[in-house]
Amino acid sequence: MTKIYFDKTFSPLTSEEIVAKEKNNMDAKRFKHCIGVSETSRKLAQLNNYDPEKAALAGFIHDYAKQVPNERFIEIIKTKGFDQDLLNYNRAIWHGIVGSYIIEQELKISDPEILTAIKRHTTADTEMTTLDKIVFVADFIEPNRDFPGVDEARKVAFANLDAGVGYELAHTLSFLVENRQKIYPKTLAAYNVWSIK
Ligand code: DGI
Ligand code: FE
Ligand code: FE
Repeated sequence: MTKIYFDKTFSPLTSEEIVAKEKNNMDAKRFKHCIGVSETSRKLAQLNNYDPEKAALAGFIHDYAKQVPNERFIEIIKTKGFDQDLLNYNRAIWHGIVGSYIIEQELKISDPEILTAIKRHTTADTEMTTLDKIVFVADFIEPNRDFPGVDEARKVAFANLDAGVGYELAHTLSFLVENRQKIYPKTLAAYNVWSIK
């Protein structure tokens, strides 16, 4: 029997079908991360008066497209009406923004709140719904995450979800600058909204 991680699928597919597709689309380590994000999303939802099962599903599928080949992302960006500036970035940015398109196609989920949370889960945005914040933060603090600052991030996020978003964006910006990585404009704009003290 397949283990079930959420009660509702927001899709004509069953939970078993979604879990099977997810498992098929990634390696075991990534799958474990997705279970962690699902469980942490459920907890954050309970703390923030949001539907826990909807959050658990969004968290579970957030990295569905993480291991999709570059060629497929590029093809979709070129042919499906995406902003062509995305081609100047890489799969770190694509797996959420283009991933939500792939999720809609393959998991048959069209709920706009879920799709938007997937789109924003890497970069965040100046405007964030409660579900956007839940998935963004859960991705950063789920139990399998281990980096300097993760305990502080957990403490901050469980006390106040908005503060959790701010903490994570400051950390991500520092990481990107430290590594001389290109900053996606939305990440920077989101930092200016959520991380300024
Ligand atoms: O998919 P995960 O690894 O679970 O987590 P994620 O979706 O938050 O992706 C994290 C990666 O995304 C990390 O390597 C940093 C990268 N990233 C986030 N914002 C930006 C970025 N990379 C670039 N180049 N520019 C950004 O603005
Ligand atoms: Fe991701
Ligand atoms: Fe993730």
